[in-house]
Amino acid sequence: MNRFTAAGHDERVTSRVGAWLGVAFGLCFLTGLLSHAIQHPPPWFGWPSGPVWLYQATQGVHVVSGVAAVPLLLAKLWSVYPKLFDRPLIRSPLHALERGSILVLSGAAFFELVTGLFNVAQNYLWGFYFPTAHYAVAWIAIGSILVHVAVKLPVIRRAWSGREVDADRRRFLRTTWLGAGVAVVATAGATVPLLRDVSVLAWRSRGGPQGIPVNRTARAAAIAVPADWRLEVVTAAGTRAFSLADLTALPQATEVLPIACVEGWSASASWTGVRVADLLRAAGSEPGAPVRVTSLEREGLYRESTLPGRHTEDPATLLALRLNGEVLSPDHGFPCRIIAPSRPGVLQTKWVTRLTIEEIQ
Ligand SMILES: Nc1nc2c(c(=O)[nH]1)N[C@H]1C(S)=C(S)[C@@H](COP(=O)(O)O)O[C@H]1N2
Ligand SMILES: [Mo]
Repeated sequence: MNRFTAAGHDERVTSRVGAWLGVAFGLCFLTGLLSHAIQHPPPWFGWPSGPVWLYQATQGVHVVSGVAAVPLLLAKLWSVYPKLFDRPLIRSPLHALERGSILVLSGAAFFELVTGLFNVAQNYLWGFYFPTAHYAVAWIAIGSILVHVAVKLPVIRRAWSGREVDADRRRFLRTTWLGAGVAVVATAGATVPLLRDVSVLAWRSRGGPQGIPVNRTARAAAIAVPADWRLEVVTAAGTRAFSLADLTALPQATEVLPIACVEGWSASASWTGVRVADLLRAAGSEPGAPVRVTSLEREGLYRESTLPGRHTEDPATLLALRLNGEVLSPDHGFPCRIIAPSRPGVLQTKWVTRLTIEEIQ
């Protein structure tokens, strides 16, 4: 006999919540793969430089779908937890396999959601490197979801056909959707300006000098700009050095571009500086080849980045000297930083000191 009679403990409820959880995890997985590929591009991979908000949108979906998955996962676990009390614990080898796969699935799902949330809060409580672990476990999670769906197909079929969901269960489902909706609104403000004021989890999208949040301050990065600072541009023809005065004397361009941090917040601003394509030409090189960007930072993980060829060609890609009409503040990358369209924030390198053309045909 079933001792658990609450409305949630019902396979029709489990499978409906499960379907939405599948959608949330699916979106989260795909957008996560994209973000990973942009940061570690395999040779066959190319990411467009426009529209300028493209990465902002895909990473927004990543964070929002991950947050929506939290109440969905809790509702699903609530819905099935009485099965933990089923006896005998293990009925057959196949049954053992099924139980085991659920254990792996729940563990991986929890790991992804919890580490993701802590990352959004910029709270690193663990010793491992977040992106590597989060990426590896994502494959375990998605693999075990596929196994789980395959194993449960008969139950899922049965749950979706047949009896109507009654009022009590509909109420449970409504509460679950409401929970997911609240979670979405609470985070979406980190990216959607209209929602900023109602989003309690969007604290990172405001504040900071010049109206833009700061991810790593100049002090944290131990930046000291030397008095004789020059920007070096290394091409096949040799190295050209530009002083700040040289850079300001070049034609200036202004673009409105977002910083879209992988952690989910994003903020648009007006950036002014030299188009990277123009700068490369001024240094005697045609844009279109990848360019390695090196900062004054000695140690940080993000001290260097590589601009792909299509970004060096795109006129919206700037070596920015000004932000919202003012000279860049030290925290935003003074004397100059890269700001390129449709790129993860982590690749918008600050405190730039050298550009190196990587492949010269
Ligand atoms: N040299 C350097 N550039 C960097 C970083 C860094 O740690 N070092 N952090 C990056 C990250 S993760 C983000 S989101 C953006 C944030 O830019 P902001 O601080 O001007 O908002 O800068 C990027 N540029
Ligand atoms: Mo970031």
